Amino acid sequence: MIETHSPYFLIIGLGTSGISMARFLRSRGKNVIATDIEESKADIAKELNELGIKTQIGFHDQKTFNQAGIMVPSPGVPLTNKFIKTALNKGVDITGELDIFTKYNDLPIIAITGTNGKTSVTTLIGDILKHSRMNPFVGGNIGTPLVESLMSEKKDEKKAEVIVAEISSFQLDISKKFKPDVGVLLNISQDHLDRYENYAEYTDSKWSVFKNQSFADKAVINQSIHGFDKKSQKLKSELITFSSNRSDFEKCNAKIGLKNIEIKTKNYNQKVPTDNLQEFPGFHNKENIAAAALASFAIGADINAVLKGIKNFKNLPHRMQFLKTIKGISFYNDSKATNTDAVIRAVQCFKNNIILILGGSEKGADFSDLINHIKQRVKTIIAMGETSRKIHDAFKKTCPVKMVQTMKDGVQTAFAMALKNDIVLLSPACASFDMYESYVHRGDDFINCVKHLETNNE
Ligand code: UMA
Repeated sequence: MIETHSPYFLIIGLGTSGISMARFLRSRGKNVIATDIEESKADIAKELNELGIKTQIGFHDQKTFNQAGIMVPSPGVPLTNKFIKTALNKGVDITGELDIFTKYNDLPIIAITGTNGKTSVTTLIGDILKHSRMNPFVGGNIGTPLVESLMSEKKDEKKAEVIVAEISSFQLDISKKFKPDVGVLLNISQDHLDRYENYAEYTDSKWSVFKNQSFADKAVINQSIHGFDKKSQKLKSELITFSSNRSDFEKCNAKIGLKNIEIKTKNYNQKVPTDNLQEFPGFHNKENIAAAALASFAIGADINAVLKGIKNFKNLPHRMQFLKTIKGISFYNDSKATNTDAVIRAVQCFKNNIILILGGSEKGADFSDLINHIKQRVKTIIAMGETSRKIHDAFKKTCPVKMVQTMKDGVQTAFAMALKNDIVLLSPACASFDMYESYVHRGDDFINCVKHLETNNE
């Protein structure tokens, strides 16, 4: 137990989020203790100690939790954690990064949530706002914690004028006060079912991005989300909708067609062309463009900036990233596809010539959602990781399934089976933590295995 007499913030988890939060609170003169279960955080703990932050590393101490003024768990730490639960039962308060950020932030916020596409849309909105000469801070779940925007600016840096924040359900779950000026809900499909009681609870978490909005705020929503009518009726904010579903076209603000998006809002009547955009494969990317355009208009961007942002957009690594073609076989890295809906979006980009690498850590996914799509487009599945047996059993009647131990085996097996013009697609439908530190680490391994294959086939 750390001896301290004044109330303290207890930061739980020293990953990206916890480190920034500890530094931020300390910079505002707060008494801060930080704890992480992993021994490997000893080095960062030393740096924090020098700032006057006390640390407990390699273990959690219940007394430190029970005596905290307020707990601040990192997004990845579930609220069912036994130390947190016991402290909550003893009356200790809890908050998260969104509410702490909300307390100190005075800039307008665009908050983007949804199951898939958040990072691309967040990045695209950031790009569009730069073309509009607004200076955005782009952060949140995308990787740079929001409180970083509140810490000392570099001398020559222009002050940010607007916050573009990717927001996860984990961040929303613990938030009571977060209130974006423009909230964006892209889509909802099954994910993180290891953390939620059921799908309805996950859905509620996503919709809660709008819960503190007032009449002056805007809610940009995909009208084809299941349950849209009922949920949207409860919102106070101005509703701005998009859809690629013809049956919604009469009512929605952005109709997504084959070649362009027709936008009609209170203030805008524009057509945004979407054909020949190589960086945006698949219909789901047209939805992403529509959402980004509507949110950017809502915060004051003009059509030229929207068009420039879309035209110059570069797809992010690990999201349907084309790698190379070796002997007529093309390799795509979609390591970020950590749920079944993302895989459906990926396979829809091709015809019927895919060898699909699936599998990773278990988070309660139901793979049966994929069966019809796999039947139409996938020749063979390569299954790896903790879920490989479950994948084998789920698809053995749909197409051949080969189980492999490593990414190298997976890539070599796929290449050996592939014919000219086939696609080898890593789109795992699972998180990566069984074998890797992150989806980036997994994607990098795939890229290296493909490079290796190329060297051996020159
Ligand atoms: N830890 C403990 N005790 C526990 C459990 C964990 O001390 O009981 C420690 C771990 O040892 C580790 C730290 O907590 O050191 C990890 O915390 P974290 O999982 O919250 O990871 P961060 O590095 O802080 O990253 C978080 C987000 N992670 C999650 O939501 C799981 C990052 O989103 C986000 O970019 C970052 O904050 C900055 O805001 C990643 C993510 O996977 C990309 N998000 C999910 C998704 O997109 O699907 C929601």
